[in-house]
Amino acid sequence: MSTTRPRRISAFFPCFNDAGTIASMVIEALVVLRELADEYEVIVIENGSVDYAWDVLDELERLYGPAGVDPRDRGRVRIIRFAEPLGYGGALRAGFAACRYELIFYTDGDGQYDVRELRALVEALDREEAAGRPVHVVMGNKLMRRDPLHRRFISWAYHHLMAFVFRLTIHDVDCDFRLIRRSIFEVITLTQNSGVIALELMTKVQYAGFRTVEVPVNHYHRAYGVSQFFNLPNVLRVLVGLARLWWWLRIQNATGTPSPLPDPLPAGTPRPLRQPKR
Ligand SMILES: Nc1nc2c(ncn2[C@@H]2O[C@H](COP(=O)(O)OP(=O)(O)O)[C@@H](O)[C@H]2O)c(=O)[nH]1
Ligand SMILES: [Mg+2]
Repeated sequence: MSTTRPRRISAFFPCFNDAGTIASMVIEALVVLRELADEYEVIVIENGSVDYAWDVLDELERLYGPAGVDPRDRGRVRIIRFAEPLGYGGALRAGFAACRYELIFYTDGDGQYDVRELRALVEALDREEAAGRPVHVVMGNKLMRRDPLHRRFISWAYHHLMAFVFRLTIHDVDCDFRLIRRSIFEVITLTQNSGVIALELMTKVQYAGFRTVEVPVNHYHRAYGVSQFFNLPNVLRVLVGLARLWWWLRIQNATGTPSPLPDPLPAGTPRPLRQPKR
């Protein structure tokens, strides 16, 4: 259970129209992982971007892919592209399935969190485990959400409603900045393809009895692109996803063991694909 060295970390980022931020995130991740881990990899899960993300990802592959020109990090970056739209949840599930090492770190590819704060998550893990308290998930907890006011209000209401409905004890349901032990996925199956996946993950982690710790992290305004949160199909998908999750976890299956929802993603079998429209 201990995380003493050697330590192996897989980091991944979903990338959906994140051309303006993804390259610096990958490079920052490599820099911080060189210091924190003995073995590491950085994975980008791309599907359906219509900005210039493909060009940026091609370049990252050229620098750090299997034949990369950087000798220190050659082969440490994997770009996984999917032809079909996965949704945010599908992209996270593909990321979890692709990670090879015992510790998995993920955050969003839009740069609203600072990858370098992974240091604080690893420190918390080490501190707890040195004191004999095993940890399965280290969760970020936004110090202050840097989004427009209406979004902050919705986020606040969403958190409190979900915490009540699902009896959650954590303080920030939707902080996508987390360090997770891969072993939890031997117990937990994730099924959601929308943003509901963060709630699904944290609910199942809690119900399965895994130990979590929270670490305050910064949140920043978007420097590039626009949030996908407020488009109607997305909101509808989230509402349907929430209803299904509530039904399975609270009504059918109060213990929170893997739910019988269908799992349409073949784990870890990404398909290479067509170029998106430019
Ligand atoms: N694959 C996929 N990824 C998405 C989708 N929407 C958002 N993302 C990814 O999720 C991250 C966060 O999305 P965002 O729209 O900023 O959500 P917000 O931070 O809650 O406003 C982005 O960096 C995208 O990479 C989607 O429909 N499909
Ligand atoms: Mg965002």
